[in-house]
Amino acid sequence: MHHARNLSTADFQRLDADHHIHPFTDTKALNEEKSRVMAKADGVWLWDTDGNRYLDGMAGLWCTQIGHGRREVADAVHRQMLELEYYNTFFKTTHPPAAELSALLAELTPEGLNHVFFTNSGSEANDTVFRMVRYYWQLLDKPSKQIFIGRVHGYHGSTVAASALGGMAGMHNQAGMVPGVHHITPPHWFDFGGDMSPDEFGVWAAKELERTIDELGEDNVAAFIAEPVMGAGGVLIPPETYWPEIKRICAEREILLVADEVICGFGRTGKWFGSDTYDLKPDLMPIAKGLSSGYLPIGGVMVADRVADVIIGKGGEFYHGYTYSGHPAACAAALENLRIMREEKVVEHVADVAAPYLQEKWRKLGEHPLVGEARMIGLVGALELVPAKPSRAERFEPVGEVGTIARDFSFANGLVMRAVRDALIISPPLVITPEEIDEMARMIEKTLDDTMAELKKQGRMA
Ligand code: PXG
Repeated sequence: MHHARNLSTADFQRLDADHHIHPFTDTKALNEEKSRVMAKADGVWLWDTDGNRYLDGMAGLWCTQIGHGRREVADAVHRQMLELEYYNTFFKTTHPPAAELSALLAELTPEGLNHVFFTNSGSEANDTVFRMVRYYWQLLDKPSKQIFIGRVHGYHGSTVAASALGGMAGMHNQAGMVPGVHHITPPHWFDFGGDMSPDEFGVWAAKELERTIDELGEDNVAAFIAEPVMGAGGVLIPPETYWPEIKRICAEREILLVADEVICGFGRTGKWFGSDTYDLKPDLMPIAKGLSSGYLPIGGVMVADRVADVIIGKGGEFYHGYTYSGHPAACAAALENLRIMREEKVVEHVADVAAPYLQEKWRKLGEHPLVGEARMIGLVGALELVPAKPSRAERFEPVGEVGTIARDFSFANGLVMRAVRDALIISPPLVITPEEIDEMARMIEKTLDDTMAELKKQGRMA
């Protein structure tokens, strides 16, 4: 393994423990355990500094659609850096990669979305949503429309506004809550469905939006923000009845629909966008992650014509933007990533090959005694771990501990999975092959067996 200063794994761990505060991490606990030092990646595979190999079942962090290590992207970025490494897009200026990427995004995203505002991340995209939605209603002389409705377990990022839009109580408690955001029940039948059938529950959960708008007053509600399929909240896939009912409510009420496509976008659900999968016609559509497959940071907000007509049509300056909005090198990475996705038919590969193949494996894994529900759409799925299936009511206590045990076994078995509460999550690179899926499924089965053996040893399972 090549390193500039020829340091050992232990050296990196020491430097890191002494100086690095990690995101979403108990750094004290981590420093007692030591960091894994990831050093190299290719395709769906990762290697740490000790040479251990892992299958990247999370595509980095839900983002590496085309897989790791594609030289074409590195070359495109290199070329752009030599040509124009940086210039801004403020003050009546653009540059070739920003202009080209804007037009390409208008082409690839669902009909009616023809403008983009560039950001560097999904969090910034959702902060942009926050600003743009309120500005839009001001332009329409309806400044009282300020309230956002999001969902419990929703995740929209970690900046102040984005964390408020999301429904993670732990984040709200630490940050303090931004006023003007409400959260409704997520369409997660397994935990919230009670005695209803999934389809009944889907309608009930959607109707909570209607009830909440009416309670708060339509004149005060600005927008509903939702991920087509909820990712970080645990891969919560809505019942079939959910989105049609939400669409009806949004059509009958004067509020904007924001589809957060940061995870679903760029092929994850088997079509280019989650909004294609569920036939949503969002007014605003935040994107990031898969836009560049994570090769460089870039995000954005796609803006529907009816919103753009107001914001652009009325004139006046929108006081918002980032130094690196439309960064040339990041745009070049995105352009090359999207070229690869189109030319190599990556989304078709998901829909026709990889997703059906993995879904068959998922159905089998769902028969494991530890798995209460195996859900999946496209190439994103979850295995809900329970002590006594088929009961949905009985869960492990305290929530999250068993998920972490299983996640650690998964790493030990050579597979990166993520645990959300007591669900194991998978979201592999979209280019994963059937052979790699076979290997992944074997590692998951072993992880479930190891976890169950450990739980029996601990007396937490009969
Ligand atoms: N929206 C959605 C739907 C996301 O999943 C963001 C916005 C924010 O994007 P940035 O680029 O600012 O991180 C995300 C990010 C996890 C995890 O643990 C998930 C995300 C980020 C970090 C961790 O699952 N999603």
